[in-house]
Amino acid sequence: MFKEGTVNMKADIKVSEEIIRNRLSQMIINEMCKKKEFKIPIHLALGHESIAVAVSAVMEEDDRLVLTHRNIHYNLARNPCFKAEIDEYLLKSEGLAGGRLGAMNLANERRGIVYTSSILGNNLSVAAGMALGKKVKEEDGIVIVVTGDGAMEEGAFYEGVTFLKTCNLNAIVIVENNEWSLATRIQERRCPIHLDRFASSLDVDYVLLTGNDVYAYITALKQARREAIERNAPVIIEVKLRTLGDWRLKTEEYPDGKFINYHAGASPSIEVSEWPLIREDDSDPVFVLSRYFEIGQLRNISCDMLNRLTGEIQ
Ligand SMILES: Cc1ncc(C[n+]2csc(CCOP(=O)(O)OP(=O)(O)O)c2C)c(N)n1
Ligand SMILES: [Mg+2]
Repeated sequence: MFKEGTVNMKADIKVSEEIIRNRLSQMIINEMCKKKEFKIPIHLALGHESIAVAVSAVMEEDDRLVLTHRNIHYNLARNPCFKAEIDEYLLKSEGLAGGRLGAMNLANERRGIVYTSSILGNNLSVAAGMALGKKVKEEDGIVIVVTGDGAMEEGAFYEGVTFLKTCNLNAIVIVENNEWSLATRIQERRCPIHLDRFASSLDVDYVLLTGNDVYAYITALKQARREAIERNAPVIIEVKLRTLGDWRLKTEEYPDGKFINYHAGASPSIEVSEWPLIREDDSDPVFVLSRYFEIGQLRNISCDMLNRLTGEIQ
């Protein structure tokens, strides 16, 4: 249950509003997925909102963000126009990228998202090249690249980080570790990879983020960004999180329901509502906001936001 009375008044309410906007936007899109309104697969990132909102909050004008197939949370955080995102998923010419990129490759250059790839690991190579280009051209800013615990199994991940370190390039490499790659858990598919030890073997800084506290994530990212630029070196940030939206499939073999991890498409277990809480624990970034603001205030923000978002796409 929520604990009232632990409210931190120094926190910027706009950051909490962004978490709620990100969550509600995804919930609305999930309802559209249920109705099969999109022809393309969409990978929701419910439970991933804190890292995306934090990255967007620390990005400076010249920073460049490079994304992967699960990118909706970053695209929503960087793009204030919900309708343009929906139109892109509907492949309309009014969409964010003229209906040409869809979901898995959605970039938004005007807002710093310069490249997004559905080919796992590929964005590491591109990000390394961009970081080198920035150095050669003596440009300001940093390259931030996001990948998953599955994509980091690709060779390009190791080559990319090694290249960044070897060439003294500043970059932030974020690994969103939800422990799943499609329908397999880490323990089922491979030996453990200790990212902290990999980082230290290259003398690269490593930061572990857990708990989905967006305000703590902003502080950690600001520091990582500063250190990467000062040292001309990459920093690896591993974010432990849970992709919300899993459900249970009842069959004769599994009368109590077989656990289905959310990967893409509609999540039947999630429903849009004025208060978009999914879980009452730290795996839910919306739950964590209650450490900073009264629930009543957050509920009011959410109610207004849902009206605003549904109005925008009417
Ligand atoms: C090179 C390559 N191999 C396989 C795939 C198929 N594929 C798409 S998503 C995915 C799982 C990715 O897992 P992870 O990187 O952990 O991201 P998550 O979906 O868990 O956020 C796989 C194997 C692909 N897109 N690209
Ligand atoms: Mg994963």
